[in-house]
Amino acid sequence: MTANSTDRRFVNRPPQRIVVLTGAGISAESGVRTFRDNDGLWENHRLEDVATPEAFERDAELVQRFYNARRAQLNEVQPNLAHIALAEFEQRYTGDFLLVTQNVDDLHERAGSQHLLHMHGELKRVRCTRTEQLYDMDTDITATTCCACCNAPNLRPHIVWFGEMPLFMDDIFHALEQCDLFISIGTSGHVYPAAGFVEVAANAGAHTIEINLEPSCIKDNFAEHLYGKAGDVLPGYLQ
Ligand code: BV8
Repeated sequence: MTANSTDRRFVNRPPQRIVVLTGAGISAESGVRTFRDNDGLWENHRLEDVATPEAFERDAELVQRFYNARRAQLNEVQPNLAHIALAEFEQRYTGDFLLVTQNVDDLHERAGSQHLLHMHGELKRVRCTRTEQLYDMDTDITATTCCACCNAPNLRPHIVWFGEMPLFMDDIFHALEQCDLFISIGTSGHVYPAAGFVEVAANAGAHTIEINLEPSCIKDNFAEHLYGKAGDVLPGYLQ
């Protein structure tokens, strides 16, 4: 089972260790808005001004409303052919496989992906700001929603905001330094450290491919490119 990469080294021996990075573009065909759609605005707020600890400090109700709306939208969307192709490939593939997503939706899980790390957190989980205890959440958080650990309104979205350290970074860098194929799908390459992953993988000797609707701002860091809608091109690439 191999990804149909053009790299010569895979002609006789398929890739043994694959790391996949996904961004908002892989969920676009499910109807989940990407960050750079609509000029990256939500209710006329720049995302970088809402998805920050400072915004939460300044106006927790606005930030909770932003995430409540996106959490509620998850009940109206389904995994698309790209999510499904990735999950089915993972199940057939006999090598090491890690899917790292920048996305906070639950579409990869719902498609069946298992070796999955949400480096920017998850919409369907919230966190106590005092104890760091995580809780599953599929409804709204309001100013009176209390955590069970303190019985107080200490809950925040379990989301990595701008200026906060992404999750699972040690595991991710270890996998990048070991992989022989790095596949980036549906990301504009604007946000770090995720946008730097391709260079870590390439420096470790991996073949790298960008699969995206259009060239990203880090396209030159990839050895191979495949452009089109993920739902159209990924099933053929991963067959
Ligand atoms: C950190 C959760 C340090 C929130 C998100 C200056 C230079 C370099 C870096 C910085 C800088 N200033 C600040 C920074 C750091 C900052 C950063 O990178 N800022 C950017 C804006 C410059 N990064 C951080 O703050 C990170 N933390 O650096 O911490 C640190 C060190 C020590 C101690 C403490 C801290 C944290 C970043 C995480 C922010 N949170 N998400 C939420 O979801 O609400 S990031 C957010 O952007 C989403 O996760 C999103 O996934 C991510 C990246 O966007 P994309 O996924 O790429 O989405 P986008 O819309 O941009 O692109 C979609 C692409 O899909 C497009 O290319 C489009 O063509 C394509 N597409 C569309 N449709 C399809 C498609 N492709 C295929 N098929 C389709 N159908």
